[in-house]
Amino acid sequence: LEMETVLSVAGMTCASCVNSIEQHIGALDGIASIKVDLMTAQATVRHDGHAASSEVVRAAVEAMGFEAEVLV
Ligand code: 9UX
Repeated sequence: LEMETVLSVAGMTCASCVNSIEQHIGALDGIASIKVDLMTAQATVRHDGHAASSEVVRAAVEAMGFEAEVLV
C-alpha cells in the first residue's frame, strides 16, 4: 500500500541535516521518495505502508538524532 506521511522533524540546523536524512531514510526498504524541508521542519515521505509503516519511518528519523512526529 503506497502512502504519504508528513513528519515534523525537530533538530535540523543546517542543509547537511536535510541531505543526510534524505540519503539515509531514502535508502531504507519500502521508501519510494522523501523530501525534507529545512524551513518548515517537515519531511514528506512516500512509502509502502507494509514494508515501512509511518511509525517505522518516524522511528528511523529519531534514530538519527532528530525528534520526529507524524503530522499527516
Ligand atoms: Mo549540520 Mo545537521 O553541521 O545534524 S549536519 S547540524
